[in-house]
Amino acid sequence: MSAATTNGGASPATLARADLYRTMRTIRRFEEQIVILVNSNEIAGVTHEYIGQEAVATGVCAALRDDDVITSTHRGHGHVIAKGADVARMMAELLGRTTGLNRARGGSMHIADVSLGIYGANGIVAAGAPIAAGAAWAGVQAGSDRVAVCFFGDGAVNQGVLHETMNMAGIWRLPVLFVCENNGYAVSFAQEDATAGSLVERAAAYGMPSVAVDGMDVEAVATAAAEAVSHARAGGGPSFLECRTYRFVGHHTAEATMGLGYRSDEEIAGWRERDPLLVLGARMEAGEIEAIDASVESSLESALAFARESPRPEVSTARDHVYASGPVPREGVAV
Ligand SMILES: Cc1ncc(C[n+]2csc(CCOP(=O)(O)OP(=O)(O)O)c2C)c(N)n1
Ligand SMILES: [Mg+2]
Repeated sequence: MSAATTNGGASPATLARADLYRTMRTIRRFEEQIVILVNSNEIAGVTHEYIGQEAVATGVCAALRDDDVITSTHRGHGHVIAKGADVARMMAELLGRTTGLNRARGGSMHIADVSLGIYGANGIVAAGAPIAAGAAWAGVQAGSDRVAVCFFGDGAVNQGVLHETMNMAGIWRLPVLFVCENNGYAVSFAQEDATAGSLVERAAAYGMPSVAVDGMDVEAVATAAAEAVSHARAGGGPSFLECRTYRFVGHHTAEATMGLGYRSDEEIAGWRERDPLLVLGARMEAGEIEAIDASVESSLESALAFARESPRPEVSTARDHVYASGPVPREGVAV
């Protein structure tokens, strides 16, 4: 079973805390497992973990239907899980197996599942914005009331493409929800040293409803997202949501070896007291939490076993599944 909390557009009041907790716990434990697998070289390269920010993806995706679209970032595993992707096939993708969501061609930063409206993680900061606007426009053209959500970090807010997209979405009243995950840093660059003025006021200048919310409280995020999604579905156009959050871990798995030292232990400990799992857990029964934790552990164990048992692609197939209709040879260039 997937960990999806997409709920067909149910109001936050009807959302079960157990579902929200299960999704956040799945993301947390998935990411903790990925760190181990990267450090033991079972996963190649580095990955960017979502640990600490689980309430944002979970709360926003709880307001979405299966046919709604999301675009994600380099820190995308949490978004993909919250939108309902199969964690076993995600694990297989990261381990480079043929059973992976993208047959091992995508990996961590290009993971996608178009059938669930997951239009891809994206290694280029802010590049998901025009893709989300395009998906929203396509939905309008098709007569659908589907909505597109664009997740991006505080480091994306000074990229021109984001502003061009917000302007176009405003002019055309596109059903897009711009979700800025303000975790305080772009790699080691503090948000307040990088960005002039207020994020919420910037977005409001494009004529869209724009609010900041506690990004460590999944129910607060879900409530704000549900309002923005209904506004978009009803033809009201785009909205902007700044979720104030924090990553408990480094920018990526290799940061520990880089000695960047841009934030203090006290700062991290202070945010850990507002761990989104603890914030929601305090509103739940202990027995309920333990049962969910055990079931998440078991599904992740199965996911890892599935990935490990799956074959790696043959080198001779490296060019398969990369182009929609096979590589188009250019004159004079061997393929
Ligand atoms: C256009 C572009 N510029 C620079 C980079 C290098 N880079 C990768 S992640 C990152 C920081 C992004 O910060 P933020 O948007 O706040 O996301 P976070 O890592 O905090 O989740 C940068 C500068 C990139 N991938 N793309
Ligand atoms: Mg950031």
